[in-house]
Amino acid sequence: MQFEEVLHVGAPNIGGREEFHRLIDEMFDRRWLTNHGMLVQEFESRLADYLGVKHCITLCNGTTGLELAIRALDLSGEVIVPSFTFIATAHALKWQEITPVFCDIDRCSYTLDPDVVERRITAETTGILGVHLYGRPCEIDRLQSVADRYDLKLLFDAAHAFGCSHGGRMIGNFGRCEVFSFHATKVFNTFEGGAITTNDDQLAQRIRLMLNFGFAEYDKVVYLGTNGKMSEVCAAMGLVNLNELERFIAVNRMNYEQYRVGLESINGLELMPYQTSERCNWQYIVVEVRDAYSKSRDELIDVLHSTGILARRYFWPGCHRMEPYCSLQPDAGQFLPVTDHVAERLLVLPNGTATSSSAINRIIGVLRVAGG
Ligand code: T4K
Repeated sequence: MQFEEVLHVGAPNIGGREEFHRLIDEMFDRRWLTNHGMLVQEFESRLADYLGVKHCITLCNGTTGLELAIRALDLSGEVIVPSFTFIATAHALKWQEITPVFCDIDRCSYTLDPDVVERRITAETTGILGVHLYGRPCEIDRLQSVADRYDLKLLFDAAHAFGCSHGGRMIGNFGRCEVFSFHATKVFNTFEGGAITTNDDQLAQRIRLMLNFGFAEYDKVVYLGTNGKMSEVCAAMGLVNLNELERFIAVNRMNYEQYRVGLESINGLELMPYQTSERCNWQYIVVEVRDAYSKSRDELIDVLHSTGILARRYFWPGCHRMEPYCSLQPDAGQFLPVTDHVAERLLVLPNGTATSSSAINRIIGVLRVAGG
């Protein structure tokens, strides 16, 4: 079949190419390509200013960031985490022999339900890992009070939430630390990349050492470490994209509004709302396919794919239904009714600067015809 254009969820936002090339030329002249170079240092300082946070530590990707944060916080035993997230959140725990205890989510926010979190705490629990799914913050204050009451460490997977705020404060400032992803598919990308942010001086210092093999100085290693460093090329991409972040977000918001108006008249399709009183990156166009629609979510995905619209089922089927978790914890589903319900019904549509207004009209047209 011939398509006008294949439309992707996660097509990257790309900032000024000339500026990027200039930064790369200068980098070649300096002959300094990685290991906390000048561009990484400038990038970290600009990110910390933007987020209003004391420490911003850039990394090779978000998954390594989660692994480092978990290890630097000395988590062990069990950590409570949603199943309704990208598999990296659970893997980062399991990779370190920590059991992810999958906890159900709130029906509307799709983030950890603090009441259920409390019920899942055991003598083995050492932490809570919340996910600001689709950029909408967790119930941070209630999770913090559960963590305080049970003396647990709270951290956040903020992979989706760059540019978002909670109570007027930028995401990046909450819990013991927060972990961003700057993967190509995110609102703000450095090709591959990520960052850990924290206001805790000691934790920041520990993470900095750990991401560089544990080196405190030449020939002196003080921790078990890894290689989690961001390269200068990635930092250059981050710097040029940071210059255009507000434009990317404005385009996302405009696209969201076009989707909202178009979907209003289609019975059975519900667009996920954002809270307009907070800052928000508007990156995820999340649609719930309700019973009133004439097709199931999976039937609709098939139609969309057959017309070159590569909508995604993020995050079906939930981590608990993927390996190794489905073998290790075959009964996890009994604790996750809301997760199972929404995982069957949500789909994510294309957004970002690569998605034109006519593309959105085309998508809405297909959704309307498929539902009719
Ligand atoms: N926590 C959460 C909650 C996350 O969502 C993620 C990552 C992480 C942690 C881990 O962060 P990182 O370690 O990745 O920094 C993609 C991304 O690879 C992944 O970063 C992201 N979440 C996840 C939600 O999406 P896949 O397996 O769906 O990728 P893939 O290859 O199917 O690509 C997604 C779409 O993007 C496709 O439609 C094609 C399009 N695309 C992709 C790339 C790379 C482009 O158009 N251009 C591109 O350059 O995981």
